[in-house]
Amino acid sequence: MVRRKKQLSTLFSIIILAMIISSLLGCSAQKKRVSHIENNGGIIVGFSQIGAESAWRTCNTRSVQEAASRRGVQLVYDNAEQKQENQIKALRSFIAYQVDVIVFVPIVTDGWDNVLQEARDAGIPVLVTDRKIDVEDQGLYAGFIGTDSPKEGRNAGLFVLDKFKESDKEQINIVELFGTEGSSVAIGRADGFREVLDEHPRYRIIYSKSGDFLRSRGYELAVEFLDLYDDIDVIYSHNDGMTLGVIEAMEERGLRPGKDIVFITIDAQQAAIDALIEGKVNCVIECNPKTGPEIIELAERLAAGESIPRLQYVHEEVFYETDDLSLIAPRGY
Ligand code: GYE
Repeated sequence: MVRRKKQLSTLFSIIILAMIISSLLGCSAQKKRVSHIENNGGIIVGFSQIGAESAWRTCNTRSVQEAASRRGVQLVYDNAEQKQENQIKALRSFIAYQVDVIVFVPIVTDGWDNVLQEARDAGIPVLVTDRKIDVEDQGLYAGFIGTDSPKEGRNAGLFVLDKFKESDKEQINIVELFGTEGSSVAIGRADGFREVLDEHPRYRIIYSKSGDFLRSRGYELAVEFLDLYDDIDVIYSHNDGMTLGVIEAMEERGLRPGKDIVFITIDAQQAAIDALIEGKVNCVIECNPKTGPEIIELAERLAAGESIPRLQYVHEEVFYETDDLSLIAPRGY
């Protein structure tokens, strides 16, 4: 009888040990994107950034981090490395740690409803920045601050119309380098551009592909379209990173960007302004990454239970080849 009891107690200990191990493994299997948060007394903001794919992005991240530091805001930063599933995991980590506010840059417009419902259930307000989201229930987030991408696209289209208004060429052939598929900014830049040009049938977009806002992909696409077409009049690039890749490929072929082919680019990082000054691009449309102070101010208002504007666009300019380019201040990125 005693032996039986000993067997049972050993079995019981093994079961308990197995349960402890499996629960520990289970925790690690659910490994959170955020390992710990030390609170320095300020509000805690969970910031989900999409990655570091461009100079614009790294400047945007730095702007938010510096603004948070100046205000004594505890910023919990996650770099999603261009993956939406990493952003969703990060948002869930922020919810688990019960941050005061969530700020996030949605890499694409769709797929956020469930995790934002979880944030609302947890009573955590959400500020969307830079790129927009499409959700069934607009109450899932408190507001948006960022760029007006359709306006950027319209400005690009208006520049093309002005540039060729004296030309008697029957058909103006346009190549478009599209940004990240499914992102609100690429969709907006494409829509705005077409809104202007669709009323003028001699302007034809003969090639449009996504370079994912990456310089390397811009180079690869340029190799492809320069081999495909020998009568390109305009290149419209959704960001400077891709533009720099195209310029490299064109110059390898002895082509003169900005002279043989009209070039329009968006962001206005220093390298693009330098290319404008050198005559390698003809129009640079600003997309302002330095939104950190406004973002942190809005986050503080949300943490204090205040309402914020639903939609807030940041100030942006357009730089033309005909401007006095010596007046352009250093861009800082
Ligand atoms: O134009 C590009 C970055 O979302 C506006 O993303 C941003 C875009 C920007 O990679 O350089």
